[in-house]
Amino acid sequence: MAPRQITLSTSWKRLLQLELLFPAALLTLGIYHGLLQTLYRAGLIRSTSFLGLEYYQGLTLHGVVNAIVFTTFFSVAFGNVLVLYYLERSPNSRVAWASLVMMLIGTLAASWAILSGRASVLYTFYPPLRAHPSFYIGAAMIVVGSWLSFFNWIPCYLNWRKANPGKKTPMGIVGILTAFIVWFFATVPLAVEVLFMLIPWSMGWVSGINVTIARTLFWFFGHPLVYFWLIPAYTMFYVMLPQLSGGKLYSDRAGRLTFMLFVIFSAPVGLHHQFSDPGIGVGWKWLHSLVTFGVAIPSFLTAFTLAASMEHGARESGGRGYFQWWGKLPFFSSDRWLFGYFFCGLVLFLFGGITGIINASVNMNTLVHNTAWIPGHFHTTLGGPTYLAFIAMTLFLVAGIQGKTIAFPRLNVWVPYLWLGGVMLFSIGLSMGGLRGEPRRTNMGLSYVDPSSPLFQPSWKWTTLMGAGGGTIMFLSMVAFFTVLVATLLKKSSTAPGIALPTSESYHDEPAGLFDRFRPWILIALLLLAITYIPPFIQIFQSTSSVSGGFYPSSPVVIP
Ligand code: HAS
Repeated sequence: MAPRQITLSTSWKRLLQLELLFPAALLTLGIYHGLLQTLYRAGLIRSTSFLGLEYYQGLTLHGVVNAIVFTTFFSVAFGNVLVLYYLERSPNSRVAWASLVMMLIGTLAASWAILSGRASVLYTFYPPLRAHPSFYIGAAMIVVGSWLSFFNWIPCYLNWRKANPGKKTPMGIVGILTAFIVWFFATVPLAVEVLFMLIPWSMGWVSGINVTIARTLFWFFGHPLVYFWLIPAYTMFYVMLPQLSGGKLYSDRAGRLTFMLFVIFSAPVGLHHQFSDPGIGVGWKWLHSLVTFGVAIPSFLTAFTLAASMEHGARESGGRGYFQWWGKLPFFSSDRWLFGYFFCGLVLFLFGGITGIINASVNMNTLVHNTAWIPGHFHTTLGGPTYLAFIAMTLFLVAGIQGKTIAFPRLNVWVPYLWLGGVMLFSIGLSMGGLRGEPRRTNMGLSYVDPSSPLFQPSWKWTTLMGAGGGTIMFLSMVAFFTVLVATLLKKSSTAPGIALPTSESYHDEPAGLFDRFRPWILIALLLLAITYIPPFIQIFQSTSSVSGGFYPSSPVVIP
């Protein structure tokens, strides 16, 4: 049965297409610099950018565009779509436009700082690397802009609840509100760091900055950030994947429990990025490691629920046997092409999850921290379910809004599989290199992989070449994707414009009860945050007082 279709006002059509296509256009720059990083690190090219950017500028552009700008714009757009579609209510469009304008201005401010060489601080931008004030102000505007959209949805949600007493909140709404509750938990400490530390420091109003406090505030933000990236993808997987598989969501309650567990476990884990930081007691690091294993639980739950849902769909389509049912899934269906993107993202996340568990183990983390292993991890997590789901939904929504069918449908179904192959090769290469001590984020260039260099590390030669090979395949996959996207945009409209989201029913449609109310879970989250963060912050204030001036990894150095 074809999913229900909604039509949009002209204003919403314009807004959503800007929210989806502006970051997608920026993505081409971010992806290009990703390719160049891998070729440069393997010593295959000498320059790192046709824009004349040097290594750290290109790496900052790659991380900021791909990890922060694209994901935040997309999630705001996706949230607007879900509220319009499932709550059948329109958020205030003036607030929505104000949110977009603020995020656009913020992005342009940060981009100017990066492209002019005044913000080569990488996407994690923590000190003692220092940027021009415009970079931090830009980041703050992107965050505040996203808050505006989140707050804009809440009246629609409350109004819907009031009008539908006793009805379960649609899963898509539970998912996106979870994502933005986690985002709000994450961005409050970031706002404290940016507004009260980084901006005064970069303006020269204060001579130095306490690096440990700033880094701890950043990672208080930095790990829930990854669930802000993951949860919109999980929302698509719970709402759409079972229906695309030809079946039903195995358990409605498992989905709601997953989202509520993310509310409580996403944020109190940030010290797992700081296991080797001074000034923080090992007991608090161990506690954050423990809670990190807690945040893996909703993903284990998801792995089971989605595999069971796919099996149900395959058997509904005639699948039999212990394993033969896999053959009944729509891997290469050009009608249900979202399935391929979602499935490949999940396969990548199998590896991303395993490496994440290794990262979270304090002793194993000492082996992999700040090595190439870490980008190996996050290209199978951020570059896995998140990236594939977000680009697929961008194409799906823009085509629907414009009333167009997908161009080159046969090419489109191969995009995720090409990406899957490229990321696996890239990730295995970098992970193996990391285990051999290959560093991340260093301007390796020709030094480590060139036999004539005194720094030559023969064991990194083939691991960086694997990274370059995988990066090249990833790049080709994106050339194919953008070919499909642009060709689709250039096509004539041939269907009724609007949005029709594939929506799954539930096989076990259990009563939602506690799993349909955010308040108790938010209270537990706040309690957990107090326990896991107040004592370490007191410890840091007591044990670290030195401040640092600014450092600039770029050459030539452009003093902000
Ligand atoms: Fe992570 C560092 C631990 C998840 C992204 N992570 C990073 C960084 C990024 C990142 C960007 O504990 C680098 C930050 C920087 O620049 O320094 N991560 C974890 C853990 C999880 C995890 C425990 N990470 C993510 C997600 C990300 C992401 C999600 C982005 C979207 N990560 C760490 C740690 C560090 C770290 C430390 C710091 C390392 C250091 O020292 O710097 C967990 O959430 C993972 C749980 C996931 C699973 C997998 C479940 C599997 C599923 C798929 C099933 C497949 C199916 C279909 C059903 C347990 C759901 C196919 C089925 C078949 C059978 C074929």
